[in-house]
Amino acid sequence: MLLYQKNTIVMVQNRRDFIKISSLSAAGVILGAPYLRSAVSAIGKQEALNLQRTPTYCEICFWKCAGWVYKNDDGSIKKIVGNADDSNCNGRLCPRGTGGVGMYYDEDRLKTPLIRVTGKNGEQTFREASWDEALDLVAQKMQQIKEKHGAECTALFTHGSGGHYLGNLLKAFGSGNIAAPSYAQCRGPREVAFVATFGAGLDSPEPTDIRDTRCLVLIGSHLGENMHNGQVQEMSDAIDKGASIITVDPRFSTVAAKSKFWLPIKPATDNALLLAWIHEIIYNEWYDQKYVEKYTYGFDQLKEHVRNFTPEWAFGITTIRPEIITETAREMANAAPSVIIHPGRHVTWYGDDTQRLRAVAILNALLGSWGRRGGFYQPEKLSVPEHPMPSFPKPARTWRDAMNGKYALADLALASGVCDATIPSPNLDCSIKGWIVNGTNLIMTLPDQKKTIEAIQNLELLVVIDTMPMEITGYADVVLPECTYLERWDDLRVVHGREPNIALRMPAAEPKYNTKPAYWIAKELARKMGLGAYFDWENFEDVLDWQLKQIGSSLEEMKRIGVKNFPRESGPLYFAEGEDIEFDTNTGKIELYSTAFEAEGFDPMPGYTPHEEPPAGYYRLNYGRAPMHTFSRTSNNPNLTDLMDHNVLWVNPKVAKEWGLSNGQPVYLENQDGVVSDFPIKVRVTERIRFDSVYMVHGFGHADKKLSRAYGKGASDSQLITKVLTDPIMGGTGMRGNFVTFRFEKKESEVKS
Ligand SMILES: Nc1nc2c(c(=O)[nH]1)N[C@H]1C(S)=C(S)[C@@H](COP(=O)(O)OP(=O)(O)OC[C@H]3O[C@@H](n4cnc5c(=O)[nH]c(N)nc54)[C@H](O)[C@@H]3O)O[C@H]1N2
Ligand SMILES: Nc1nc2c(c(=O)[nH]1)N[C@H]1C(S)=C(S)[C@@H](COP(=O)(O)OP(=O)(O)OC[C@H]3O[C@@H](n4cnc5c(=O)[nH]c(N)nc54)[C@H](O)[C@@H]3O)O[C@H]1N2
Ligand code: SF4
Ligand SMILES: [Mo]
Repeated sequence: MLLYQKNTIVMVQNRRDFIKISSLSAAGVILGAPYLRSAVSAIGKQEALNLQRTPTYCEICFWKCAGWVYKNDDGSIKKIVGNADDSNCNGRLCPRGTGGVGMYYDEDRLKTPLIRVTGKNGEQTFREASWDEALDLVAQKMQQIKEKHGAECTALFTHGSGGHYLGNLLKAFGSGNIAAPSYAQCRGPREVAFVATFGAGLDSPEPTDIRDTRCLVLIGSHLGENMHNGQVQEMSDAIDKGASIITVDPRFSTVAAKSKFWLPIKPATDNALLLAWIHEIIYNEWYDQKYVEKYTYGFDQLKEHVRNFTPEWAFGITTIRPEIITETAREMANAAPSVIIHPGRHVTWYGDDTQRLRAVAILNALLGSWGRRGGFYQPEKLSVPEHPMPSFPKPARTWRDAMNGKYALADLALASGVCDATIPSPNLDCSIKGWIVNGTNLIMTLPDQKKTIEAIQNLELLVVIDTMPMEITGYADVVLPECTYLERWDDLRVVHGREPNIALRMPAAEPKYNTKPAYWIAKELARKMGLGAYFDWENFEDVLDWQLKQIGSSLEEMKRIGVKNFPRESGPLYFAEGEDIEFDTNTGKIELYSTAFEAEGFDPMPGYTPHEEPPAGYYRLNYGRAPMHTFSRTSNNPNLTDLMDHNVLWVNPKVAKEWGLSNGQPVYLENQDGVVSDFPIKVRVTERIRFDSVYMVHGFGHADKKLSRAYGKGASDSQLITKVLTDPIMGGTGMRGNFVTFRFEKKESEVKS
C-alpha cells in the first residue's frame, strides 16, 4: 500500500482492500471547471467539433468496425453509424456498436485520477488527485521497482487501443511482459494449432471465406450471439445462397436454429467427434487426394492413428449417433474445398484445446479448404510504419523465463502466466512487482479470482487505466481515467482482410470530466520516467499524419473518408491449381503430423482424453455471449442495459422438475469448490440446453454499487470458475470444467457487505 507524502512514497502495508469507488462520490467530491479546461487544452481545440460527422472505429468489441459519429448542434454526440466503405461492417454496426454512445454518456464513468490512501484507523480509500500528482507517483514507483528488483519485474495487461502506446512505454522501460487475456483466455490455442499445422495463425478478422462457403461447421462458436459483425453478415449471406451449417453445441444456439444439422454434443467430448470425422473422411476416401499428396506431411501416420476412432466409438462418448457423424462428414466432403470447419475464437475450454484445434486444422487440411475459395483465403499483409523512435533495450528476463521451460509454443505472453509469476515462489528469481492494467477487467477475465487477488496483494504498484469503476479498479493504487474512444485520437486501424484497409479514429467530442487518452498518459509517463525520446512528438495528430503520408494518404484525407481501401498486394486470395507452396513449418508442408509438437514432447497428432463429469446434483457451467453485450465492459452502458440488464440461467426442463424450479425463479449457484454466487440469477426453463449443463451469458453479476445499472444484476460466471484446466502445450486456461448446483438462500456469513 502506498502513501504519498511530499514527493516520497512510503510503503505502509502490502494489503489491498477492495475499495468501492462509490465511497468517493458519497463524499461529494465533484470535479470543477479547471480540470475540464486543462483536459481541453491537452487535446487541442478540435476543428472536429465543426465537422458534421467525424470518423471513428468501434471499441465496444475488437472487431473494430469503422463508423461515423454524428453530433447535435451543441456538439454533444447524437449517434454512430457504420461506414459503408468498411469491409468489417459494410455500413452496419451491431447493436453494441450503435449503443457505444452510452459509454460516453454513462454518468458512472471514472472522472479523475485517484490515489489509494490509508486513514488513521487503517481504512483504505481513494482520494482524488491531479494528473500530475498521479503520474508522478506512478513514475516514481516504477523507478523504485526498477532500482530494487529490475525493470523486468513490471508487466502490462491490456486489451484495446491503449496497449500499443503503453506497450512501447513498458518496452522502453526495459520490460517485455505485455500480456492480453484475449490470448491465453481466448484464442491462443487455435493460433498455436494453426501455426503448427499451416505455419500461419488466424489473427483478427479471421480469414474464413464464409461469404463463398458451401458448408460451415461451427463447433461451439455461436455466431449470431457472438456478434463479430462481418462474420455474421457473411454467414447470413452464405445461408441465403444455400450453404449448409452444421452446428455442434450442447446448447440450441441462435445459429443452431439456422443449421441443417444441430449436433447437441455432450460437453467436453468434441475431440472424439473430430477424430471420428477425420476417420470417416480418410477411410471413405472423401479427402482431397491431390491436395493432401502435394501439400501435407504425415498422412500415413494420421491414417493409422485414427484407425479405431470410428463413429461407433465416438457415439459412446459424444452421444451423437454414428450415422449422423458419417452423414455430416459426407456433407463437408461434398462441399469441399468450399467448406470451413470454423476454428472458433474463445477456445480455452477443457485444457486439451490446442489438440482440439489441431483436429480442426487437420480436418480443413484433409478437405483442402486452406487457401481455397469458400474455405480460408490468404490474408493481405499491409502494414503502417511505426513513427521513428529509439530501439528498445533487451529485457534481462521475460515472463517466459518464469515458466520454467513450459509453454514454449505460445507465441504471445500469457496473462495467466504473468499473474502466476507475480506470486513469489522458490522457482522464481524475482516475482513481478508492478502491474499496469489497461482496458482489461482482470478480476472478471482471468479464471480463479482468488489467485488473481493473491497476485495483486504481492504487488508494490497496481495502476489501472480504465473508463469505468470496474472490479479491477477497486484494487488499484492509482486509477487513471481514460476518456472513451469517442473522445480521442488513436492508432490507425489496419485490416488484413481480402483487401487491405485502414480506418481513422478521431475525437467526436471533447473528453468529459478530467479524463485523458492512453497515448497522452503513456507520453506523459515516459517524460516523467526519462523516456521521452520514445514519444518524440507534440500532438498525436502529427504521428498519424506522418504515418499516413508514408502510405500515400494524409490525415486531412482520412478525416473526410474515414476508411481507405488499398489494392491487394499479397498475390491471389486463393492457391492456384497445382501451385508450389512452401508452408512456414519445419517440413515446409501442412503438418498433419506436427514435428514442432513432437520436438516439444507433445503428441504430434491429436487424441482423446476423457474429462471429469459433473458429480450428482451438479451441472456443468456453460457460458457465452449475448448480441447486445461485450464481456463485462458494457454491462452498465445505459443504451445496452435498456436492451438487456441481467443474465438468466438456462435450465433443462428435466432438471427444473427435479429441483422444483420455475421460470423466473431466482437461485444462487454454488460451485464444486463451495463458492456461492454473490447474487441470485433468474431461471429460464428451456429445452435448448442439455440436462447435464446450465448456461449463462458472461459479464454480469457486478458487485460494485457504483455501477448503478449493473450492480447485483444476474450472476458472474467468472466468480464460479475456480477450477482451471491448463493447456500443457500453450498455457491457455480452460474454463469449462466447473460444476454448479442450486441454492435457494444464502447463510448470513456468505452475504458480502
Ligand atoms: N455480442 C458479443 N459478441 C462477441 C463478444 C462479446 O463479448 N459479445 N466477444 C468476442 C470475443 S472476444 C470472442 S473470443 C468471441 C467468443 O465467441 P465464440 O468463439 O463463438 O465462443 P465459444 O466459447 O466458442 O462459444 C460459446 C458456445 O460454446 C458452446 N459450448 C459450451 N461448451 C461446449 C462444448 O463442450 N462443446 C461445444 N461444441 N460447444 C460448447 C456454448 O453453448 C456456446 O453456444 O465472441 C466475440 N463476439
Ligand atoms: N469467465 C469468463 N472469463 C472470460 C471470458 C468468458 O466468457 N467468461 N471470455 C474471455 C475472452 S474470449 C476474452 S477476449 C477476455 C476479455 O477480457 P477483457 O479484455 O478483460 O474484457 P472486459 O472484461 O470487458 O474488460 C474490459 C475493461 O476495459 C474497460 N474499458 C472499456 N473501454 C475502455 C477504453 O476505451 N479504455 C480503457 N482504458 N479501458 C476501457 C472496461 O471498463 C473493462 O474494465 O476475457 C476472457 N475471460
Ligand atoms: S461488431 Fe459491434 S461492437 Fe464489435 S466493433 Fe463492430 S459494431 Fe462495434
Ligand atoms: Mo475473446
